[in-house]
Amino acid sequence: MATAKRIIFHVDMDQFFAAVEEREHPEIKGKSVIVGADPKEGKGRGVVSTCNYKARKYGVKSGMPISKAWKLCPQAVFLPVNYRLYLQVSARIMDILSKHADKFESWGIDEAFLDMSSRVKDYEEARKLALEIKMEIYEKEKLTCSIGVGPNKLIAKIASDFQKPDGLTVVEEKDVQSFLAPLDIDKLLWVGKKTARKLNKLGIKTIGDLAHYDPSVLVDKFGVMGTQLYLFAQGIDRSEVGLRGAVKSIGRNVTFEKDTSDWEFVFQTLDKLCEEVYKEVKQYNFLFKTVTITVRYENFETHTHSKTLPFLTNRLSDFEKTAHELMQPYLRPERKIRLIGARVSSLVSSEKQKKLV
Ligand code: TTP
Ligand code: MG
Repeated sequence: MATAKRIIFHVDMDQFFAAVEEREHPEIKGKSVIVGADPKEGKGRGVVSTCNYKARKYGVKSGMPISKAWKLCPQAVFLPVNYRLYLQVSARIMDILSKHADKFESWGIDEAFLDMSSRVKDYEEARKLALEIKMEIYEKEKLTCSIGVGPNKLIAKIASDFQKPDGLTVVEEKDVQSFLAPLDIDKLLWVGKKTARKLNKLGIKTIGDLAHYDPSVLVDKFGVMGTQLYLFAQGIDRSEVGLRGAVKSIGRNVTFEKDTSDWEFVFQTLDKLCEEVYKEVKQYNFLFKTVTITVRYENFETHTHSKTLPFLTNRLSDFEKTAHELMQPYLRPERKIRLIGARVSSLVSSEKQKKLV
């Protein structure tokens, strides 16, 4: 099977949180929309979750401090994150997508891989089916997505990002090299900023440059990852589309109004976060096994720490107790905390006993 030709789709919703908000509030259509923390007239302390394409024209981006977004685009409509709503929409979209594929893998809240090898006989059929899927999602959810089609997950994912929004990019096996070659190195999956900088220093700017580089030098500089980078630059990715469910983990972060070393307040806030996350866990009838906390200090140094319990549970007390235990070592008198987060993963549906991670 490993050598059989495959046709893989990667589907990514366009401006997902912002698009759902525009759908729910037609009166904001045509305006710049920024979803994230409260900007508090430029004094807000959280970050931008996402924004629509109109706001992106002003330089607003996911992960940017909300205060900066306010400066760049004060006329935008700023909306809080309604995570529960986006999860519901996501679950319905994943349901549509998974019905079209033999193998399906959700990848975050608004992306999925579909192995379509047994559903279409060639790329022409693949293109038709991709258009049908786009139409079905639009008809049912009034949301647009971008789809990438290729011989493996790597190419499909890069292709879905190629013509956003509402795009469809089909890259046949014979065109893989010419498709990849001119793209900037940071378009290659899993090449972060640091790796991109290191590659740039070696004179490697595009994926084509990397594909023609001496692989032994890459291994010298990057270890095993050097081989992986070299293979990816050739467009080679043999990883299978996994059989995963729609939700991998459920979590929340909160940025404090003021950096704090009031530990009682930190624990109270942690309990509130756990309760919020727990509501969702109950709503979806999940059991969980892994608890993760995040701590960001005032200097933005960020730590995450996880513990996997020896049993599956759906009890709030297990969640809170584990979260407290994980948080304890990070409470140091000399270090003020800016943000904390709590998350559960290794989810199993208690209704169907279906493993999701
Ligand atoms: P993305 O697919 O990265 O972004 P997007 O769907 O908003 O825009 P695009 O059209 O470019 O795909 O992420 C999906 C959702 O995940 C996004 O709507 C909000 C959320 N998100 C965050 O909360 N924080 C982040 O830093 C990022 C990147 C995304
Ligand atoms: Mg998206």
